[in-house]
Amino acid sequence: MFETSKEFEPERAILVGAALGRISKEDADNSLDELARLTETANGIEVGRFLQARAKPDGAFFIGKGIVEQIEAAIDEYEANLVIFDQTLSPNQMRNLSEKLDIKVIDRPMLILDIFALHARTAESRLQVELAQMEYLLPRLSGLWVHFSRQRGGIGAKGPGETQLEVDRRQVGKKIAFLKTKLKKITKQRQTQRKNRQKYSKIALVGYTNAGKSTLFNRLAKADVTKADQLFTTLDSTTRMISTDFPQNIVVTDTVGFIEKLPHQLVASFKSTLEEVKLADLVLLVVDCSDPYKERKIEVVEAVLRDIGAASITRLLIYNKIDLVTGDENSPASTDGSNGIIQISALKNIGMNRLKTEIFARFG
Ligand SMILES: Nc1nc2c(ncn2[C@@H]2O[C@H](COP(=O)(O)OP(=O)(O)OP(=O)(O)O)[C@@H](O)[C@H]2O)c(=O)[nH]1
Ligand SMILES: [Mg+2]
Repeated sequence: MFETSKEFEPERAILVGAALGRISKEDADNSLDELARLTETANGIEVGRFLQARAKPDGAFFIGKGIVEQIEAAIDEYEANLVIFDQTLSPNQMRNLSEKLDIKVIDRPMLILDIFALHARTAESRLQVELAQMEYLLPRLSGLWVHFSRQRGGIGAKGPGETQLEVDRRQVGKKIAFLKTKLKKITKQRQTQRKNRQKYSKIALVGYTNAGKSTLFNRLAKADVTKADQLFTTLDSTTRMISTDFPQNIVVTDTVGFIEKLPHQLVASFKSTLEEVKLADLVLLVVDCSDPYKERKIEVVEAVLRDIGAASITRLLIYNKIDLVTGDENSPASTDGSNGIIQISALKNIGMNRLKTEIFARFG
């Protein structure tokens, strides 16, 4: 049902960002770096980038006419086949832009949805992604499926096939209802599994995408879930018993990562997956401490936790990838967790005993 991007040559993308309101140019540029990583994960490459200093979020094109014209010229110059906006575009803006530029135009939420479609492995995550895509597309149907003379398919067009998306709103509406029913069934099964786990204490790993959650999960549970240096490797939650010298009643759950501007349709349809987090007794908030923007990313994770109703759960802040941080912080003395932060390297197996002791103390 889902195409894999690997069958395509990497698509050539022009990235467009905007420094809106109080967002500095530097922050907007950093956000574009992340958009470039997302683009790579979706099997595309950045061939050019534009940053608008003051955009009009409610304007016809979101960005100024002058920049639109520059992009138009750049499309030919860089042989681009799509334009990706870092901000969420309104259905009208998306239509105006694709008509004016005569090329596929997508935005960050759509790109994220695409990556999710690419990485969805189980029936549940496929349904969840498809539902989110349908709900995202519903108000945009009229503009999205204009036929470009330049190119079709690829990034932004995975999941439900193009022809399927040309059907009218009513059919999409029906499909949404159908997907919801199917998901409900799976959610029921999940609830049964959860009931069986009631006697266990539960830990959930949460964090920004690529923070190292799955690597830590594998260490804690002696498991072997996929980990990779790309975004959104994990979409399904996996639960395992914590290994070794722990009392045998603690289970740990690895789950989907968070990101800035996570499409709310995704959060909504991944509710049952994220429910695992809500039901946890302890949340391990995993942070890539080598990331210069870690503070901002922690805020994003906190916001999603609030969003899913998990803000009140006891939390341990874990600074992972300490092996990448040079200087004093890397010395064993600073892994004593006195500042409330536990520093570890899941990859290099540093600080794991300390972490386990801290976990144990919470359940002892
Ligand atoms: N240097 C270093 N790399 C690490 C460490 N922990 C994880 N990584 C690397 O970081 C990348 C992401 O790790 P994952 O465990 O897949 O991260 P994740 O948080 O599960 O990511 P998603 O599931 O994609 O959201 C991989 O390339 C890991 O090898 C660490 O302690 N040190
Ligand atoms: Mg993972």
